[in-house]
Amino acid sequence: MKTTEAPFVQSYIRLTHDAWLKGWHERNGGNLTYRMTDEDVAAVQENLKPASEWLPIGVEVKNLANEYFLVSGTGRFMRNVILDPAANIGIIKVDEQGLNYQIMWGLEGAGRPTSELPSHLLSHSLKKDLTNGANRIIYHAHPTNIIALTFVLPLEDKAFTRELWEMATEDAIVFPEGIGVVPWMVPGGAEIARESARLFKKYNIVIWAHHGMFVCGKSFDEAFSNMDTAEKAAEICVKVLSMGGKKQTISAENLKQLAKDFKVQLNEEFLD
Ligand code: 2HA
Ligand code: ZN
Repeated sequence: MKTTEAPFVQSYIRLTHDAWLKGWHERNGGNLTYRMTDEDVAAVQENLKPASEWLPIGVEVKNLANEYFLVSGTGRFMRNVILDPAANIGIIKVDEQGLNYQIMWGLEGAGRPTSELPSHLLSHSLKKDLTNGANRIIYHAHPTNIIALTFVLPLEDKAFTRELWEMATEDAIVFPEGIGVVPWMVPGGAEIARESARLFKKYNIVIWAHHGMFVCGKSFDEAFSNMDTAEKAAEICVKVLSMGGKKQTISAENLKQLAKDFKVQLNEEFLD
């Protein structure tokens, strides 16, 4: 099978195109990585060949040894993935030690994986353990309204979670565990990788102040929807603040009633 025709590559392309249309990926902003299943690897095996040296990941991810990932390219534009997948995305393999990777397909034209590879692989490592292997996606984007709110709301998990839970009735059901906030940091390094992974122990959605959002998902749909739902809540919040602020809202009591009827466990820390 041609790599670009494999269902997981088609799902990857659909997410990047939808997200571009959403306005989340100006220029080379954002990155997306997918941990392939054994079936995915088998489907494209004939096209996988070492196409680079072994290169350092920058963090250690032992439990990802020998795994394959479909990743976006550094400096490449999400907008262009649909036009030329082999130039803008690629498949990498992690080595035996979980310290290095090798390009196995794509990233044509001397491409390299996303600059956020350390954050992605450290988060994949953690979420793989926490979900017994169910989590497959780590996704970073630059959604406008979430970024805008990081200039106005306190940079605290509780402030963001509570504000965004209140912006649409079903949001608390989508992210009942809440949302984490990383203070401003230099992107691309081990420090932001560790801080994001620390928050991913509790949450599936993490905000990078004045930069964007970092989410995970068991499927492309789930990862896209985590980004979409949080960003839509942020858009409502920006509109409400622009109209002079809340005159009424969904109360803590209402949120508790909602959680009871929908049988979800809301993070109690954010309910007082
Ligand atoms: O890939 O968004 O954070 C470009 C970025 C880095
Ligand atoms: Zn970014």
